[in-house]
Amino acid sequence: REEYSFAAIEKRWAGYWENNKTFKAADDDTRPRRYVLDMFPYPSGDLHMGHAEAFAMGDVVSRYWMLRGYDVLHPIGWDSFGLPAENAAIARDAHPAEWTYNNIATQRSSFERYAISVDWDTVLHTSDPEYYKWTQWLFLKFYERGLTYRKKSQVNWCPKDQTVLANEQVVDGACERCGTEVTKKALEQWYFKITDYAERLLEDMDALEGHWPERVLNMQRNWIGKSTGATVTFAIEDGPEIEVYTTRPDTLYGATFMVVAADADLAEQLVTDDQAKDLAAYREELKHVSDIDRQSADRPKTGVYLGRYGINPLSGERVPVWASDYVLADYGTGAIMAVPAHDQRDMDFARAMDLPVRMVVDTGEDNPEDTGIATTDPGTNVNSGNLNGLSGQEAIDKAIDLLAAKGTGEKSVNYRLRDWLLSRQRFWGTPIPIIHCADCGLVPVPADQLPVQLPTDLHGQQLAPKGKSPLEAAEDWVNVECPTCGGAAKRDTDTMDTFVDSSWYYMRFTDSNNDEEIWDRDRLDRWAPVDQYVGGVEHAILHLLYSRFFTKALYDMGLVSFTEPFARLLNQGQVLNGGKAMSKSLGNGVDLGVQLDAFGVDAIRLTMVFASPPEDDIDWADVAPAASLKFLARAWRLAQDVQYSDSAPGADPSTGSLNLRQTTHKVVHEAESLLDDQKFNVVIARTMELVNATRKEIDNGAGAADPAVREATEVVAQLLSLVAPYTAEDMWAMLGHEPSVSRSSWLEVDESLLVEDKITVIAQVQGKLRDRFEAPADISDDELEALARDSQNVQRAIGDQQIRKVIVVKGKLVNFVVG
Ligand code: ANZ
Ligand code: ZN
Repeated sequence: REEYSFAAIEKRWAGYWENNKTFKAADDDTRPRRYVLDMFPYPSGDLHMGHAEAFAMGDVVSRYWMLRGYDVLHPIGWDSFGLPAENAAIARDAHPAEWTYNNIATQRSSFERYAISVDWDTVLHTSDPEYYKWTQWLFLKFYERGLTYRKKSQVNWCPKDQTVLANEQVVDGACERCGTEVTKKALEQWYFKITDYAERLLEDMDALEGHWPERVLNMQRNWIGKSTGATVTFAIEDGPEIEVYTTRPDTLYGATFMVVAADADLAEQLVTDDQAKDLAAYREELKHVSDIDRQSADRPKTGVYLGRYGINPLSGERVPVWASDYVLADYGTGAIMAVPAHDQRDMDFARAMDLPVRMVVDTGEDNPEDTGIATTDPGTNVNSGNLNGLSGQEAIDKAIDLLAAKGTGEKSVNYRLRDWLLSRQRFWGTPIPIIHCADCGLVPVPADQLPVQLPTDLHGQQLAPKGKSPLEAAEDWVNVECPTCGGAAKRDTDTMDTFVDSSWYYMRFTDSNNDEEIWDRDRLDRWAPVDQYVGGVEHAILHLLYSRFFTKALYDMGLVSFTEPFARLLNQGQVLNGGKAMSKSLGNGVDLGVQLDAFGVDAIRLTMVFASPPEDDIDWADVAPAASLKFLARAWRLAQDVQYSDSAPGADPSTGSLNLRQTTHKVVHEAESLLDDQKFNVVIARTMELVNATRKEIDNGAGAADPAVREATEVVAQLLSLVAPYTAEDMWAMLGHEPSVSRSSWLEVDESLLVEDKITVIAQVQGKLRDRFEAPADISDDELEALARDSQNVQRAIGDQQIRKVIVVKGKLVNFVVG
């Protein structure tokens, strides 16, 4: 007999699934459909442990649904534009495409070995002109609708990568990619108007509740950052009036000064000649202060007086106007009424500048005028004219009413969400399909001239960051005829943020090879939206918010029929080593290839899935792939024993061991709900129990030829196919079946075999045994008491006496005290 050898088994099945297109979506309308998607990889090198985990989890879902008879779409592709390719090209004096497509080839063969159940006919790369043609087409659709526009503003600038960054790409004030501190630069850039969708992005999250991780929903809610309050207009003596945004109009009588953002134009408009020099000096100073510091609560407050007074619209009080960096230019109106008694930032500023503090809401806490600690809880209004005596929402509503009556304020809503800055001064991305003509202005590239392809002759140092787009150097490419007037014109030389590419790839996957249109609408509607999306929590706000925005915008354009891209989301945990994320600097990296060579694909995949619930982190220092390998061999030997017995496929299992059949059907029954609940690790534990029970039956019971042993072993092969495809396929063949196990039919659970665990319970009256009955083992105390009350014997014993007390001993006894 052959020994279990993962190497031999892998060799036996290598290439089988690709060659036979086992996982090709049928699109045949006879079966219900499911769409499973793993966030597509960036081709940064070979696959790593993180990919291995994420794809192992997605594969459990995909393979399970296939076994349950669904027509499954499980596509794969690469997010292949981006900076690392460009940096590699500069370092090697090559074209970024070279590095990119080499890495894709490496990753592809690793995916094949890793036996992910994907439909290889769906492959797409966002850097292929066949793909980015449609990214450009979509950009122009957004442009037509006014959802793409140009604006000059202070943008986040990474001095190392020499490119603009979206707000979402600035993490703690540093470039998300390289960690360099981000600075500001005034540039005219392209934006997507995602803010038009803020409210819908927020509202529609209610329907995702329970289907997306709560933490992701909360991160998106915070990012959108809806707040409600009022805009209030303050007249300025001898100057332009100022609107402020406040969430606390109830504190208006406590506004003892005003502050405008020092870097906003408003500050310059307001400042008096006397103060202008101070403001200019202050602004100069700010250029050297990072955004992190500006917003840090610990940093001492700084600012300059602008020489102006504003008039409080309710009290008529004159209040000085200041400029400071703690007020942000691009939030609300870029100006605030400062209420130091009830806002700590204002309090700190008031103390630093020696400005007055006035308590207007009595919260019962110590007076902030004395303590320097702002009180923010609700309380009762004092020192507040007509608002006195009111509290909380009542006071807010009344303040808004008073303002509205005077025409100096109204209710308003603000979002922290900013428009999505999509221009990048980099080469390896989708060119922006716009032509700049001196006479006609911005001219969209006509659809029949798409794609605007990247020049192929730029490479190496020509791509090095110079603070402007490298595409400017490709003069032949840049200089074109204006499509409208035929005059000399220039192409836009920026490329798109790669998050544009990934915002719509899930739609294209339903029709990857369509070269006539972006997708066949019917085909898209048959598959999309994605039923199960799998990927890391690091995409909680960027990619996932952008995809949601794209979907809604395309819905409004009539291009798709759904408004949310991903019905269900699973964030798999990270693979750590020694409790820490793997990193070069810690030297705790684990090489996937080395692991696969040592233990085989199946044992590594099994280890990943068995280690913990899919959303939890896995510490590779705590797992035992050798034990997984041992278990796989043990399972595989069951099939071998059946193969060498007289058992034949199709034998009637009902003639076999009842005991084992009960275990088998119970395991399948449980696996169904466990898989629906994504408790994949528990499914493995149940599979292990089934393997043990089957082994016992072979060695000490009915023997390997028993039809119940065959049934159990077939179920083991099916359950294992979710995580250990090579071993499972081999078992399936040993059991005398045609491949593939993934195309076999799921065992239909025989309900009569699902014996519940029962307990015997005693019913007493006055401590005397009156009845005995069976109940489910997990019965609650209340249900138990109800069953005891129903007993005729108990009722007879109680007669017309009063029940004084009922004592329930969990799972054991009920005693009625009467009299
Ligand atoms: C007066 C006030 C009194 C405020 C009070 C708060 C407490 P959220 O909830 O985040 O929307 N604010 C408004 N615009 C600002 C800007 N551009 N930069 C910095 N701060 C700004 O915060 C809204 C509150 O933040 C506003 O309400 C305003 O201060 C401040 F007891 O107005 B409040
Ligand atoms: Zn023109």
